[in-house]
Parts: sequence; structure tokens; C-alpha cells
Amino acid sequence: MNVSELIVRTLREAGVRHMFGYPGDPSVEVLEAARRGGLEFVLARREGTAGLMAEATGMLTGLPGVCLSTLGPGSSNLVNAVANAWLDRVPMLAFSGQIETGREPTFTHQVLDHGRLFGPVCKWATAIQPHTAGGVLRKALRTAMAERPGPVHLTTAADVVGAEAKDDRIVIPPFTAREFPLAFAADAAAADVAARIGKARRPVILAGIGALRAGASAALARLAETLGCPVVVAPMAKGVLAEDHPLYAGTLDMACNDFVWQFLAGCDLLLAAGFDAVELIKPWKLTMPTIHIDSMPNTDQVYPAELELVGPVGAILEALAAGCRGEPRWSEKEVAAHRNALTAQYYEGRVAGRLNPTDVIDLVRRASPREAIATTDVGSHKLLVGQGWTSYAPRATLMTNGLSSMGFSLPAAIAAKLVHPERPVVCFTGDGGLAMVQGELQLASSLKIDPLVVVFCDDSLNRIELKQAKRKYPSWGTLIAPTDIPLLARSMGCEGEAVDSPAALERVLAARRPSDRPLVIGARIDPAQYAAQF
Ligand SMILES: Cc1ncc(C[n+]2csc(CCOP(=O)(O)OP(=O)(O)O)c2C)c(N)n1
Ligand SMILES: [Mg+2]
Repeated sequence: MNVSELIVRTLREAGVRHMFGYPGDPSVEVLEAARRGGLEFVLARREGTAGLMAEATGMLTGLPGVCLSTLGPGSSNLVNAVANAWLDRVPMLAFSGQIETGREPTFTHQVLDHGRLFGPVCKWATAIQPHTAGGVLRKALRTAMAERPGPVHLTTAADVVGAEAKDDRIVIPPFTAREFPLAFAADAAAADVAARIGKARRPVILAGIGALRAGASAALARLAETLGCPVVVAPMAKGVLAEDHPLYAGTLDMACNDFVWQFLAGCDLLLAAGFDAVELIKPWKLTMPTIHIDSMPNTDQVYPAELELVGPVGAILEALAAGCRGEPRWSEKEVAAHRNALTAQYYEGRVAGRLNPTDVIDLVRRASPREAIATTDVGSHKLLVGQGWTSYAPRATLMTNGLSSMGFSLPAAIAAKLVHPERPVVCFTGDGGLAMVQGELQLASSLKIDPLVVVFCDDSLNRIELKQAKRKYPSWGTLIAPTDIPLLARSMGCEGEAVDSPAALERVLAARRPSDRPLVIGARIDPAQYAAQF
């Protein structure tokens, strides 16, 4: 078995189905091994988008997303996606080719030092060698998956990929540690926790990606119901509590940001359940007692917590639900009143007779089944999608809110369609974000998949243009020429429509049938709602 075959077999045994990438010279052996070994290679239009597809695959499956580049320009193109997975805490194995091992120390053409290039944005960067390949792959898998998960970068030099693997043992390590039962009731420290929670009259749970990764949805709902305690969720954790649950209290740091923070400020105990401060956009100002519940100690200290419960988040929440008693703290009516006020704020700034951003989100949500997967890009539209798109299950609303790189949502939607072909997929994107990655529309049509791509057309990098307006600066360097979306779509083998009213959008959505290609809708929105809210 050569090293490439070992890589492919290891990935297949670990449950990986796709490798996203863009090849070069040193990738030829890996491609051939993937072809023979049943690992589907998805040829993206560039490494950066391939990497984002891999990241989204990691978000969807909980397994490492896998991407591949050549050396030099391929690796440097891949950096953005690796960094995105790093700050979004998504497991990833990123492979880059390299010049022959013997030439690497001294040769210069196309040779970049991968250790230094990827070091700051991944958990581990190393090279695979024939005599270490099996062990390195095992460690790479475990490292990428271990809390907090993230990317591992592996260099495969031109002379290594075809060489016989001297270390060819394939061992897939367990991806999660066995959850040791927490004997909550018997423990004195636990009694202290129960007493603190018992005393609280207005507790609120802030649930984040740590809870989502731990699969803690049921435990989270049980604890919330036991305490009669509302749950605010972090954007990348959307769906960890179904948003039609009577205790759901909104998404943090998206639209209506101040309103959600005011709600949190009114609580007398905050239970931060798998909340990762990487999602915070502004500094933490809350001062009430806070309990940090996570797989990791609160070493970031972005928010202070006087108590840390560290371990498997689901088991801790279960133990708290079993060990904490008392009358419900909040009535469902109070939480519903809060939600209604939040909804009213969310619709603020609508202009009658125009296509408002929230109209687009409402109409697409209404036309999509519960199990639809939605991806959103970065910009003003994301803030509204993040608050307004109703999420019913974990891993069904994908966004980047750690590095927050534009150009994420289309590659993510393509990945979602490959991972879950049976589920409808909606991709929300700004016109700026789409322009960065629009070549991937052609990939989607060539794959014969039919994500619905909804473009918020405002001829603007609105999120930044609004910041200029706030300082009374003119819009300068933030305007983009109008895009003819139907023409662009057709040139990429997709179907395309342009709409500028709710009725027109409704008609297009109603006429839509399953297809062998994406439908791209250019929604000409009135950005007044953004200006009113942000
Ligand atoms: C790769 C990258 N470059 C720049 C930014 C900064 N940025 C954040 S939002 C935004 C504007 C996005 O414009 P568009 O995609 O049209 O969305 P809109 O804000 O108009 O809804 C920019 C430039 C970023 N997040 N990522
Ligand atoms: Mg825009």
C-alpha cells in the first residue's frame, strides 16, 4: 500500500465520504488512490471554496471535513478556509502537496513553509512520511476531533505520496471520550451548584456550539423545562433548541442584538452551556453570577464565571436537570411575551410595498419544509437570517460566526446537498459574497444538485456601507455594479430569476420543482430595513 492509498483507506474507515480540492502535480497519486478507494473527489473552482465545502461537511456530519491542495499557491489559497474552520471550531483535515522532501529545505520555486503558514490557524501542522503515516493519520484524526475541534494540516510531499507506507496500520481512534457518569446528588460541590441554581428566580441558559457538538439538545430542553428557564442561543448553535419550543428566547448577536442583551441583563443567574466566546461581537458587559458549562475550562476569560462545570456538556446538563428542583422560574407566557416583542423588533424598518429583507426570509421559510438546511453568508443579510430563519434541529442552519469569512454560504450549500441529497437546501447570500465564489454555481450544476440560492441584491457591501453612513462618510469603495443574476445563473448552467416584490418571489417559489440544477433568485431588496436596524 502506498501512502496515498493509506490516506484514502484511513479516511474511508473514519466515515469520510468526500474530499474537496484543487489538485496540482503532487496530488496525482492521491487522486488516483481516491478514485480507486471510493473517496469522492469534488473538484471545486479554487482551494478556498473547496476548504469551505470541507468545513461545512464537518459542521453537518461532526466528522472531519477533508480538503486537498497542491503546494505553494494551492496551500496559500487554502489558508482562509483552514482559518475559518479554526475559529468556527470545526474538525478538518487539510492536505497540501509539497516539493520532494530532499529539495524542500533549499529549493524556492513554489515552496512555502507549511508549518509556519498554517501554524497559527490550525491545531497541528505536520508532514506525513512513509515510516510514520499510520500513526500521524491516527493522531491527526483524534486531534481534529478532540474538544475544541479544529483543523489539522498535513503536508504530503511529491516523493511521499507514491512511496510504500512503512507504517500502514489503520486504527481509527474513538472520537469522543466515554462519558463518565456524574453522580450529581451525592456530591457536596454539586449540592452547592444545586443551591445556587435553586436560589435563582430569573435564570437564563445561553447555549452555544459546545452544546450542539455534544449532541446535548435533549438534555438542554430537559434542564430548561425543569427550571422553567428560557434559552438564548448563539448563532452557530441555532437549532440546538427547536425554535418553536416555548422556552426559546432568541439568537444572540444577530438582529435585535441590544434587545436580546437586555433580556440577558435581566436574569439573576446565567448558565453558559457550551457557549464559545468566539461568537461574541462586542465585549461582555453582564455582571450577574455565571456558571460556565463546557468541555473546556473558561480559559478565554472573555466573560467571567465564578463556577466552572467542565466535562461532557450533555451529561452535565442531564445531571443538573436531575439534581435541581424547584418551582418553574419563568412562565411560558412571560417568555412568549419576550419573543413577541423580539419579533416586532425584527420586523422594524420595513417599507410598505417594497421587497424587504425580512419578506425574503419569511417567504423562503414558508416555502421550505422544516427539515430544510439553510446556509447564510456574511453581511447585513446574515444578521436578519440569523434571527429570523426558524431552525428546528441542530446542524441545519450553517453559518460562519468565528472567522466570519464572506463566500461561505454557497460552498456550504453545495456540501449540504452532497451530504444530505434528500433534504432541500437554501443558500442565502449577499451580492458581494456571491461575487467572491460565483464560479461554484457551475460546480453545483455539474453535480446536478438543486440548492436554492437566494441573493440579497443591493449593489452594496451593505454591512460596511452602513458603517460609513454612521460616520457621515459617503459610500466609497463599498458599492458594486448591479449583477444580472438570471444571466449569471444561465451562464453557469443554473436557472435564474430576478424578483423585486414579495408577490413575484412568492410566484417563483411556488413554481419551483425538484431539478437537476440550482435555481438562483436575485432578490432586489430595499435596504432601508438594514439602515433602520443596524
Ligand atoms: C473575506 C471577507 N472579506 C471582508 C469581510 C468584511 N465584510 C463583512 S460583511 C461585508 C459586506 C458583505 O456584502 P454582501 O455580501 O453584499 O452582503 P450585505 O452586507 O450587502 O448583505 C464585508 C465586506 C469579511 N467578513 N470577509
Ligand atoms: Mg450586498
